[in-house]
Amino acid sequence: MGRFNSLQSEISWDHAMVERPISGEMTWQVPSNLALVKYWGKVGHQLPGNPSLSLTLRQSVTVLEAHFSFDPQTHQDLASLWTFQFSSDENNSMSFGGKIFQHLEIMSKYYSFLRKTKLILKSHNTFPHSAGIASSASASLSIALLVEGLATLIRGEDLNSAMNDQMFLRRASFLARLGSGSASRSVFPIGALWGACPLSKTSSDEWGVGVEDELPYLRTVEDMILIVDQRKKRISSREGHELMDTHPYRKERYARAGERLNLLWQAIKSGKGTDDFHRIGVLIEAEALDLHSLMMSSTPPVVLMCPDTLAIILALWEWRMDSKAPVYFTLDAGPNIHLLYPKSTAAAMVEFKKILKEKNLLPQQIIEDGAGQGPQLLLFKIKQ
Ligand code: 2P0
Repeated sequence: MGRFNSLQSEISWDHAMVERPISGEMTWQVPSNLALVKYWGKVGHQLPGNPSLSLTLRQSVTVLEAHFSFDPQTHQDLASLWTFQFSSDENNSMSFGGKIFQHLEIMSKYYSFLRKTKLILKSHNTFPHSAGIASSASASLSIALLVEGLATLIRGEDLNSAMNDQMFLRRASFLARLGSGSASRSVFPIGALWGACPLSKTSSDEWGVGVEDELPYLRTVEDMILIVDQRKKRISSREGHELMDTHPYRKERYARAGERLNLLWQAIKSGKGTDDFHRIGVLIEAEALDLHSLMMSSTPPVVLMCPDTLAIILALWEWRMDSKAPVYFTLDAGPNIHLLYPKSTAAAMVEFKKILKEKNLLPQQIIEDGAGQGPQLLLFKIKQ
């Protein structure tokens, strides 16, 4: 790839599995994440065109409940082995289930025990699906954590202690990436870096790495998500990424994303007080507008904002000029707005919501989110 050497050899797939049946239940709560430097455009299979940096969210989560039964003697075909239900919703279960089964099949190349494991999966999100909050990030990672958790059990290891092991997290991030690139970043508390770059020795195009120790200032970041449009996105992320394959600014974008990552990293690293957020916020806004400009200059062009998105951005800029409040926006690949600010500025947000109300721009749904602690294993039982 020429950008920076990936450390591919540092992941190990241990295939020495216990050959006895195991069944039980596992429930994972897995957060979505918000890209501050965006991953937009791929190289090869699910490898990023540029490194990205994200904030791990606290409130926007997927909960996956799984009943599993591994039987080394089974000869059932995959269609009868795996079932998936999403939010008691038939339509979404069908379309979403297809992606989940595809992801499981890809993972079975690394863990063949999956082909002998019955899975009854139920999943729901605490936020609107397909509305530009990375729902695929939390969903894909929930499945990857389930699989890595099962591999741990089938190897005969203790799941609770394995979960704190760096190799467990790295493998989960790698497996999650195979389903959805951004999912590789949701593994870690507070924030993550995905993509090989000189900022971190363990960074790789193949898995994410946690950045909490290097960038502790991220802990203070809050994210007020304004859901201005709940409808399904106009194009899928996959199609959006594909538009970068032939984009006239592809090369320039990857170079600029790398430069911005360096600047943002330094700004966050040196951040201490509330005022430091201004230097960070300017870079984050520029990055969001780059993402949307890239979409607008694609062939065919795609506009992901809706009129209220732009009206809220303009209202924010006007208010910020007067108030000097350290509140900045970012956008994912959709119309919804993420307002980022340090915790100490929470009171100012009441004032901004009042302004939005006066301008008739207050959205129906607001999610008060912010830096979160990463995935949690909510339930784990083995049937004896
Ligand atoms: C990101 N997004 O960095 C960028 C910015 C949305 C906006 O990556 O095709 O669902 O599954 O690897 O991860 C959303 O795309 O794409 C995304 P796939 P993904 O978060």
